[in-house]
Amino acid sequence: MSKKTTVKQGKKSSVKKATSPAKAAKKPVKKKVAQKRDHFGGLSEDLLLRIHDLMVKSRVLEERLIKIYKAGEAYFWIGGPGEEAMGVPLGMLVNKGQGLEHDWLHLHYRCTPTLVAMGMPMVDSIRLIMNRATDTSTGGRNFANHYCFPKWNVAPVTSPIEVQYPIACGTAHAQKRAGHKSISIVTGGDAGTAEGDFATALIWASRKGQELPVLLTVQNNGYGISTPFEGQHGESEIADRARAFNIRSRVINGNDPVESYLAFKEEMEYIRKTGKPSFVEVKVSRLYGHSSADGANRKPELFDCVLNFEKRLISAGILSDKAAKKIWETYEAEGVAAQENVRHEPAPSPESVWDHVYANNENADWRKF
Ligand SMILES: Cc1ncc(C[n+]2csc(CCOP(=O)(O)OP(=O)(O)O)c2C)c(N)n1
Repeated sequence: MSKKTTVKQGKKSSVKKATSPAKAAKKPVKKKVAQKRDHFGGLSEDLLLRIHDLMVKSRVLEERLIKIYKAGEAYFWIGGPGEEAMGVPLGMLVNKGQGLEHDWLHLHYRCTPTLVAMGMPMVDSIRLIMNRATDTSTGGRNFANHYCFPKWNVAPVTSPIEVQYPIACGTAHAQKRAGHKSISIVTGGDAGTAEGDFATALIWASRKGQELPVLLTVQNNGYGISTPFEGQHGESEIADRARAFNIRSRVINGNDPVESYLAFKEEMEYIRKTGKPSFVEVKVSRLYGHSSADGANRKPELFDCVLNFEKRLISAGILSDKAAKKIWETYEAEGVAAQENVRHEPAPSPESVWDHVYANNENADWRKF
């Protein structure tokens, strides 16, 4: 029931007298209550449309990965549908490139939206989940969404959770020492913050006089596999932990791409300017559950950031229904075509198991010992 129609019980004054038909006829038509205009935080229409386009691309890709898994063409799925509203803005704001003068990224396995926003083609993700030798991240030898892109300083996504946090402090330290304005960015899950690695990162990031240019983010989706957030945390917000280390901290609604874009922009500017860390706890939806291990089924009760943002853009007249439909269809066709091509690509050869184990493959093959 809306506020307007709520009748307060027991209040005589709320009982209105009947109006005579003559009076009612004269009564001016009640002006429609002006709808609150959505200003999208002052972001330009062009930028909003780019964010929407990338969010759709990432969602279509993730849903394709799930279909690939369910069709028996992959062994496992884990990924980031439900994190598009934070992941896409983050990727768009990265100073992308190789070397210490560019940002470093230490991402976790729900990072597809960030990489899509950085320019990763769909086929890269499909090659990885289908374990093809053509997969540039791992040569077809790792899980879905365990990316690695040296050309963009994207460190390998690790299966052990949260180890990426202290590693991010390492690249931030190197960036600071080299005197660049680049930063290190780390993402990870809420349950993983129970790991000692997370606490280690807070310590290394915040030592007085030696603070590090690192953006520490935690994507709080309320679960660690099947363990709910409640009951696991003494603190009210994970951000409170960073506050204890005097790290500038905030909590944002990661289901809103505008809020996420503005917050990340502000925090990244702060880190580049001061060389000090910032912590952002991002509230997100785990839209398809944890992974294929718990079914990878859509959770209809959860907030869908892509559909919601699309609806906002359409009601503001920034996007038409027709244009939106076309975007979904175009990316769907791209995903289907990529999967079809990847089907014909080879699996890794047995010998390649030794590649990249040690530098120059030295002493890599135990059979030669
Ligand atoms: C060190 C370590 N412990 C346990 C696991 C098993 N594991 C994989 S994902 C996961 C849950 C992580 O939850 P959270 O950090 O909240 O991230 P989410 O998956 O919800 O994004 C666990 C316990 C692991 N991969 N690594």
